[in-house]
Amino acid sequence: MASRPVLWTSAFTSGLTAHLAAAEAGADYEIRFISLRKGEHQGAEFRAVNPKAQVPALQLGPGGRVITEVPAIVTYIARTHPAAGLLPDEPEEQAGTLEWVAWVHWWTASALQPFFAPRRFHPDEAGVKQAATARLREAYAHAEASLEGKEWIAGGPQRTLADLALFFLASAHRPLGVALGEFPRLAAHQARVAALPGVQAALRREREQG
Ligand SMILES: N[C@@H](CCC(=O)N[C@@H](CS)C(=O)NCC(=O)O)C(=O)O
Repeated sequence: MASRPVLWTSAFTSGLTAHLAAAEAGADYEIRFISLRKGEHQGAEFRAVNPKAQVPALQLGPGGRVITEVPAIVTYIARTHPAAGLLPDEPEEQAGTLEWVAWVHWWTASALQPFFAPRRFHPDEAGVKQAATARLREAYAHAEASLEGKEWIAGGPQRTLADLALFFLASAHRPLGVALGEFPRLAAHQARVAALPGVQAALRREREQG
């Protein structure tokens, strides 16, 4: 039997969006967690998969292609599991969905990365973290305004990749010390996504990693 694709990730990192997408798609993947804290992403085994030494990475088969970068991974998952409806086929709707995925990717790099690895940006660790938190509030304010009159962020009738990506970004409110209650539509969206069956299963597995 051919081996299953392997999604390499680390609990509650930007790999979460990929894990949620795989779970909502019902993808038959092995989810392999590694520990960033223990430096496992720097080890030879993972570097052979992704020389960039970052999670997530989707390994399609032994010696096969490895897809990296969250937007590419989740697009691949959605395209290979069309029945899950994670990415609309209609070009405008598809662009509108990917726009949110790209937006979250950008905020991950410009707010979350500086918060969690401040010294990569500047020796003034406290200053970098403060700026990152302020930036994240800007992102949340934009999402809050965009959610007016909408259940799902891309505006369609059902959840898409855009909602899973936004869920990841909004889940950073705790470590960054932002009260989600300040953004009531975003908080309601977060609860809506958390109630999806695939998301619930994936979150349970992430929590089990400790
Ligand atoms: N652009 C990459 C960023 C992924 C990323 O930043 N991964 C972090 C975890 S959130 C990581 O592996 N960090 C380890 C490191 O950079 O040393 C993507 O979207 O996949």
